[in-house]
Amino acid sequence: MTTETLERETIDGFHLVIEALKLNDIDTIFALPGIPITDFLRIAQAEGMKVISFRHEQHAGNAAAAAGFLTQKPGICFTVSAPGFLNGLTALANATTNCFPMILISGSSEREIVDLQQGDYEEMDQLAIAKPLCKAAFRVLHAEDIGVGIARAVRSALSGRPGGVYLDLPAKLFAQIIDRDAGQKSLIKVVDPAPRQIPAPDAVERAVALLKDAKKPLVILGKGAAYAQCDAEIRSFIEKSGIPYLPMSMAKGLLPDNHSQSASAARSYVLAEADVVMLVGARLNWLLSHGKGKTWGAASAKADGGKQFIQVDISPTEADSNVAIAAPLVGDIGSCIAALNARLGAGWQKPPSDWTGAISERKDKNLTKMAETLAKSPSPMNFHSALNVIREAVKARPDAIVVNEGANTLDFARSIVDMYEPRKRLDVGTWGIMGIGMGFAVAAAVTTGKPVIAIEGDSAFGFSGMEVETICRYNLPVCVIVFNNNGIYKGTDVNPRGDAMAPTQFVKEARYEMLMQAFGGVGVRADTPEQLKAALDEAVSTGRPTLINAIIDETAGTESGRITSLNPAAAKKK
Ligand code: ADP
Ligand code: TZD
Ligand code: MG
Repeated sequence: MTTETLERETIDGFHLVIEALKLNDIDTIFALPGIPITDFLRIAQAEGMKVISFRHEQHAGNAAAAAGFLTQKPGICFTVSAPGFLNGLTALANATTNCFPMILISGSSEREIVDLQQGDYEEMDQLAIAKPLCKAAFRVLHAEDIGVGIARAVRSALSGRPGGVYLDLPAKLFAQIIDRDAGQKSLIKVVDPAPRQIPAPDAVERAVALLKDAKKPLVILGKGAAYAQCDAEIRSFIEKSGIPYLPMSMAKGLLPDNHSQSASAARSYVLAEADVVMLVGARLNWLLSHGKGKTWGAASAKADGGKQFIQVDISPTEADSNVAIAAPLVGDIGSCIAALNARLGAGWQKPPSDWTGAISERKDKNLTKMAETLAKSPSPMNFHSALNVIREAVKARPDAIVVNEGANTLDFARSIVDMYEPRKRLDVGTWGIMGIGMGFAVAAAVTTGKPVIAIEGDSAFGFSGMEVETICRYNLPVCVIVFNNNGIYKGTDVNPRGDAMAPTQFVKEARYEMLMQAFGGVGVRADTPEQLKAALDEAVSTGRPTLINAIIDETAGTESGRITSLNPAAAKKK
């Protein structure tokens, strides 16, 4: 047999993996090359896939996770073995925690050597380590099984509650050669990877009955509702029912934040006062004070607030995780909300006007107060005056995607920067994790082509800052705004011994803008709102990679932003 016929009649593991991914409509890979995946990435690119190469695997992994959230297709991250795999693992675990679909595919060393612990190059039992940190984990040993392996990974990532999947591909697999016909026949196109799950009619009735009797109903929309991409159905439910709603941070924009039924500006009032609360793709975890305590109108920190909850979620085990759920509505959000909409006939009574009126009153008061604060222009800038500029920029470009991390920089941006369209806000998510910034920004730019505005605390930015080179290399329309307050929370901490900087302090007068300039991007220092506005407008209109070093009053922040009370030391001081 000549080499040519051999090539025509056979196929190797590299090509089978690529074909299996393509067959499942996956066109982008976020990666960091090295043994044994370098050639894989070259071939994938030659075969027409978009390969985005990063400087650290955690950011490639975060990019895959964000792409999964934005597109409802599993984001794919490729890494090398042991250390590369471990670097990607944080992103995989975070994706799973956030219910984002992604697949981390890592090359691994020889099974025989790993299993006998004989010390191979980058030896590690990656499958065993990944298992407890993700939704599912698989290994493929034979080229014939690549199709099944990719299919299982895709289906596991997308079906039910979405999450992270690990796929272990030993180096030897890539080079295996099998008959081309048999290989192609072994590939699987996953049919209906996220099947609709229709809620049971009696569960729908139970929920409707509660809503009907409610005097002070409230809907809370979470990032599951944003992920579900049933925006029109959700908007119609909110508007037809007339129920006030609160968006969790990544559900902002599902309905525009200036919607008359948004209760965001009266958040503490509605949480304490509501009688029936319907959760849509939002868990009652720490972000919602576990559904009890003073936030929910209870007399003490751990007491039950006496609310009746309806929970719309695809996971049948989510209900009762923190407090009793009176009406669990298990199914996909699109189907559940459609079922509810079908029950809101012409006779539907909107919530009592003393409830909606009381909310409006508080909203108006708080919004007026906020407008007064935003109108001030102190020198140096504070979080408010800088964020006011971004607030206006996003209003003018509602299609732009906002990425946001930090402590004060996160908390203030979340409440000040209104969002107008669904899935335009990506942030630290369920864990409140730092380091998602540049990975999420790259994914947002690559998957949507829209301008990206990354609002970053100076500490938060440091976790992924080297990826500005990636942003420049691919010439992505990303504008990074570093809120430079010389440190974590503040720049004013004092080391009582005076022999070194305090643990939360950074180098003062740091020139973050030069990092972007180093790779050919635009770097600007902004000391005033006018300078910030000029640089941001320019970045958004040109689409050039830009970093704005926004100088923020180093005394303006508070310890841990809004979650000071979670610090054990702070609790002791009281
Ligand atoms: P947030 O942090 O915004 O409150 P969470 O991450 O806590 O949101 O909750 C998201 C919830 O959405 C999870 O419980 C998940 O099971 C659920 N979910 C995700 N996708 C869907 C879907 N398509 N249909 C129904 N529920 C979903
Ligand atoms: N490490 C990781 C991976 N995630 C974290 N959340 C933290 C550490 C702890 N942490 C926070 O929760 S916020 C934060 C850290 C280090 C940085 C806050 O500083 P910043 O923001 O400069 O980003 P502000 O505006 O100065 O508050
Ligand atoms: Mg800071």
